[in-house]
Amino acid sequence: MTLVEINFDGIIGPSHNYAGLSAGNLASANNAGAVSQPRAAALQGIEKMRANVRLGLAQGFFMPLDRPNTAWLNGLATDMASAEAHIRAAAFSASAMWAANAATVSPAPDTADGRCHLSAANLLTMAHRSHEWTGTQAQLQLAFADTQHFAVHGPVPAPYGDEGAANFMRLCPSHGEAGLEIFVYGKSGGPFPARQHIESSKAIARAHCLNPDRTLFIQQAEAAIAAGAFHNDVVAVANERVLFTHEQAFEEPEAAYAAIRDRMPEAEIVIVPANRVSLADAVQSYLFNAQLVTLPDGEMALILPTEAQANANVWGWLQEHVAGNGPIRKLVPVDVRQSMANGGGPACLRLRVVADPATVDPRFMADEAKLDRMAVVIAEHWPESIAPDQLGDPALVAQVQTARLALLTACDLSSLA
Ligand code: SUG
Repeated sequence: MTLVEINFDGIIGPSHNYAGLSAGNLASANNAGAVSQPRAAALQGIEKMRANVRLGLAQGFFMPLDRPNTAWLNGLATDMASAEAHIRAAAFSASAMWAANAATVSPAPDTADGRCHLSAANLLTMAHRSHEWTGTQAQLQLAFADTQHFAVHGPVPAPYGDEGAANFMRLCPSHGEAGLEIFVYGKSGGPFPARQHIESSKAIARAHCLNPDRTLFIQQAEAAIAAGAFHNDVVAVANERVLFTHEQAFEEPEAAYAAIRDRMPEAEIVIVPANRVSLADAVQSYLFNAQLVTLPDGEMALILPTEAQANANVWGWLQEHVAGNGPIRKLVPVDVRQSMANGGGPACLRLRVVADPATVDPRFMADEAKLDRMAVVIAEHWPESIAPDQLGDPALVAQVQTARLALLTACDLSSLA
């Protein structure tokens, strides 16, 4: 069995809009009230997947969830017509696109029972994200239904917040070998919420039957959260033996690096100093919200947002790194600006699962022909734009629902309807 890293991207849903729902996410707050372009957004996402397929990477996807979430509105004893504006926006959000928040994933080599474990994230800190897990779990159960190879868990119970793989990193000699699983949690008390609670991280480590000697819990820097790094993946990313991190990502960085090196001496920690790239630059450019991937030729590439290329401090540092002897050998800018305007970069849009692709339901796996078919459905059905005052419009609601059903049908996934 060949274990490879598969990136599952969340397809950007037809209700994508800018409602400013995420306190502590500066892009979401700054773009509140702007007119969104769901069709262009989803096509940007498709092109990102296509580029990764062309790089020779294994690519999967998840479907948009049913929005507005009428079951959630029913639970609040309301509906789209009469709900208050903030509830209506929360029910309508396309936030499930950020698949890094769908689940935490422990690949088979790390777990005591030799299966790949996935825990759906409860996302309970943000109202609009707190009702994603039902739809997400249904997809995980379908995509990873092979119980010989996968175990899908439900979310950690309230009140402990869990944001999935966005606050999780894995270091390993190669994807198919046992690794060091690193859970990064926040402590509340700052100006913005700390979304990942240590209680959730520990619960997931137990549920996934991880080896305590190869599991670490590291505190996210309070300064990073205050600067707008609402998830750790805004300031750090790992791939195989490389940790690529901002100097101010962790509350006690030296202790964190020492603990990592103690458990994994071959780890290579690439630290971007604050005097070259400030936390503000990191948050504005999403330098670290990149896909750090191993290409088929063995070299590492950083698939990063075009915003990183546009930031002189960031791009200058990266050019020096690539010209020197650093582990990142190639920079691949991608345009995901519609998602970026809500605080979601290339890494937010994907969930990494190390598995044998043959054990995944093939309906969730992408190739160029399938991406072409999805692009046709998106071009035909996704709204061109959504203005904030349109969210309650019954015609828009109907269009969004029809659009999703068309994509489910095209991908033979109507059972998710
Ligand atoms: O949870 N934005 C998302 C962005 C998630 C990014 N994911 C990772 N870093 N892995 C969030 O804050 C904005 C929605 C709005 O404002 O309408 C939003 O939910």
